[in-house]
Amino acid sequence: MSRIRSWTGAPSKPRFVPPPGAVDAHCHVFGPMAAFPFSAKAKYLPEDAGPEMLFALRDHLGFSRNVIVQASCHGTDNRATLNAIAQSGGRARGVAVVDPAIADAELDALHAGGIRGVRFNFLKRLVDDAPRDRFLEVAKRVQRLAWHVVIYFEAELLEELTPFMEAIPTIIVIDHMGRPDVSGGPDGPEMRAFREFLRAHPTIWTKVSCAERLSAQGPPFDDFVSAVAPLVAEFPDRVLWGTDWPHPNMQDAVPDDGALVDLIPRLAPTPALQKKLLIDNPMKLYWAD
Ligand code: 0GY
Repeated sequence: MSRIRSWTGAPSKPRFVPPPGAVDAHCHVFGPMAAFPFSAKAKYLPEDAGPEMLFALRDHLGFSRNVIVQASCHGTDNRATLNAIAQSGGRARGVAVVDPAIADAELDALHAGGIRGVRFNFLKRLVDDAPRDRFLEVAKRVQRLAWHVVIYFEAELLEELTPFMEAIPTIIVIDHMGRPDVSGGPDGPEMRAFREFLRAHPTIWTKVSCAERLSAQGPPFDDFVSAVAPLVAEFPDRVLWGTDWPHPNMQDAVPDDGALVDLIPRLAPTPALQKKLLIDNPMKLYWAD
């Protein structure tokens, strides 16, 4: 497998200036591989994208903090994520991926290292298996740490996964809205189903992110904005936003992170909505202490 570079080295400076304290609530680090090798089960092999690069991007885009989500290429070895958090001077926290057999003491160590959630990934192109029963046990076990669960799945699984999600006792954050088809606007069937799902499940939150993968039109992502802005308006207290840098495994049309940031005022048009999306909501989940 050859190593993939999935990000642009020269993102534009966004016109939108995030409010002081803004959190990029979905991003990753890759390696560096010499210190933190990738998983033998990784489905893609990225070039190194370590903490210095992430924090330089954070500053360039005008953010204050990062939530670093363990990427599938590192499997259940969270050391690269923990290393980045440790280097952040308190400005990053994280979401881990764990082996369901993990000991309580190891969960405690992850918590001490800045982890505040655990991620369950259902994308077959990224992971070999997703054992629901065992994930449920993990969700119950992380309750004592006041963690939440992050779930990544594609829209076709929404209905099937609903009973599983209803059994999870913690807050759930769904990555990228469960990857709906945004081409039909806010009332396309998958966007409508997802909004109805959020209406029925008040402890489920979502990330209104990933325009670069979900948009059929590409920049300036009008289809994404038109489909997603009503969701931010309806659930302003349950939405997060993130760059998704370094855009795992994207090879065609690597996005300009500055242009992604410029989507924020189109998704959340008022300063009050921007404050919830970028500060209040992520701070509740990641910096409650
Ligand atoms: C994302 C999206 C993807 C990958 C991962 O852990 C990962 O490898 O999350 C994807 O390929 O859609 O959120 O970064």
